[in-house]
Amino acid sequence: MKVAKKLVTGLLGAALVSFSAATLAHAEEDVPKLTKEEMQKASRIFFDRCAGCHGMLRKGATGPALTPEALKKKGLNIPAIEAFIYNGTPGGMPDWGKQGVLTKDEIHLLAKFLLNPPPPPPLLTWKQINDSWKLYVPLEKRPKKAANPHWKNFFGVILRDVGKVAIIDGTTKKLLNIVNTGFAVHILRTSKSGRYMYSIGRDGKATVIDLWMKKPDKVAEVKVCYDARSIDTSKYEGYEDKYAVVGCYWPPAFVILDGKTLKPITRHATSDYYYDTKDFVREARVASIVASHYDPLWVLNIKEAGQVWLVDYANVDKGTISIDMIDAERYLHDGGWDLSKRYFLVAANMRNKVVVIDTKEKKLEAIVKVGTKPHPGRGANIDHPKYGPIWCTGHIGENRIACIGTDPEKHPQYAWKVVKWIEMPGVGGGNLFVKTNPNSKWLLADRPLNPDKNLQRSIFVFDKNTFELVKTLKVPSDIPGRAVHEEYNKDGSEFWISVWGRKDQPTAILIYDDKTLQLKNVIKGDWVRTPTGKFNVYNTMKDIY
Ligand code: DHE
Repeated sequence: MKVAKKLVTGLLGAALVSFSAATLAHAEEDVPKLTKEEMQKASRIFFDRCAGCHGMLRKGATGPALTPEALKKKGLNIPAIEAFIYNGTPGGMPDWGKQGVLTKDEIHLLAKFLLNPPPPPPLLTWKQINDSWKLYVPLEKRPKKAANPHWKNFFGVILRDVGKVAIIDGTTKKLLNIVNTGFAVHILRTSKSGRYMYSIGRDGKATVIDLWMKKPDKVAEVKVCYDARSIDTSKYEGYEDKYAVVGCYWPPAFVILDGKTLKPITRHATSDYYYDTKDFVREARVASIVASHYDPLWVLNIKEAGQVWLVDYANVDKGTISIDMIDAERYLHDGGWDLSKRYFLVAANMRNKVVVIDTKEKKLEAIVKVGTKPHPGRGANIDHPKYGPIWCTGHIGENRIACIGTDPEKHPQYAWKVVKWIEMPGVGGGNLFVKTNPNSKWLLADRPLNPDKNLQRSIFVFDKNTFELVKTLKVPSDIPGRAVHEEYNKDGSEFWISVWGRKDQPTAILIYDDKTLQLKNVIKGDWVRTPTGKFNVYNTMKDIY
């Protein structure tokens, strides 16, 4: 397999040698003692709760570095570290103790663990990946046509902490199936045709669900990493439904799979050099991925390196992929297309910037200064009467939404500038997702990470043209949990909100009428546990947000 532009093979070995040397040197220092069992338990807690933001090697990304050296430099001892873990921070660190997610003993263990050098994380061999591949339903046994006429209005709903995905008919609101997908599924995406829905879990397991089956179910799965957050598919003409690509957090890599069977095809390391300092970063993880509709191209965001990779998959079958590597900003996280789908906008969340990539010219178009810790999800696209097409993002670190002009041709005076700051009521940020739909008059925003319980359970509805707050929707008082992630149905006539609670308590999915903003359905049941992201088939296949 040849990689044009830059060969990434060979970096892993070098990095591991320097990593082990650093670990050994540190091991001799005086650190809190942990038994083998305690070390394993603490590693597991760290992986489940902390590694996403701070990195497996604890060098920092969305969250600060947590190496023993970094903690000591800040003068943090065990009680101080415990206080951070228990209370969280206004910058967006969850209050794991207050929420009741971690016990005092677990927090104490974690604090001691953090003063020890990070244990070397395991690698995954190509053989292990291939051995994990399971094809449950071969192509010839799959339906020739869709069993359900509403299939494009199905919703996939992540039931995060129970490791499942619910498939719900968006037209009848009936639960069609609950599919076992693995630990803490993070996102769902669909193939270009929409027939296949893919999940990627925090355990690096990719699953493909065939929505044409009478009871939609998984038809294949494969574990391609130990930790992952992103997956997408080939959406360019002639390649529809042909490939899937997974972005791994650990080992840092991307893996290309057959789109219909998930048979592994190839993988490449993403360990690289920071775009600015040019120093090596072993843990350069793949954050968001989008698929171009206009080229055989995936946009991969290499978080720590601060680079956007444009991966051309046209010749994967011939053993070649070419990658354009664009220096951008740190640390790249989530993002989405502008209305024209030429420009990709992604949050560089620790530098409070949004990076704009022109996928047609394959270059960096702009870097826009926004607020503290932008977190767009995929963002929200509005065709505004004055500003033309704009793209909006909320922030974890403050209570404003920033809307950026995205049309340099017809509205050059607004392009790549924040044309509107929308202020949300109440103190502090905590917004994770904004959303709209071309057929809706509203821009929706959640606040699940805000420390205020009232704000956590609210969805703010703004007028898309005037940007005024029209209504604040509240989770009904008998349903425990926070309001998170908005998704529209196929025709944009209703939107769905998850109530994200604890694993031991069922919650609900709320469905609002888009015209009246009245709660029209509540999907409940013992199975509704820790719902997070929801993905309508039509909107996901067309990238409508
Ligand atoms: Fe996410 C998107 C990473 C915490 C729910 N999340 C993403 C993406 C990335 C990411 C890279 C973009 C994927 C893409 O578009 O290809 N998320 C991370 C983290 O590293 C982080 C901060 C910490 C972690 O340990 O995972 C994190 N995310 C969360 C949560 O706590 C949420 C609310 C619940 C959960 O599953 O853990 C959460 N993230 C989501 C959802 C999306 C997402 C629902 C997809 C949004 C969309 O509309 O596409």
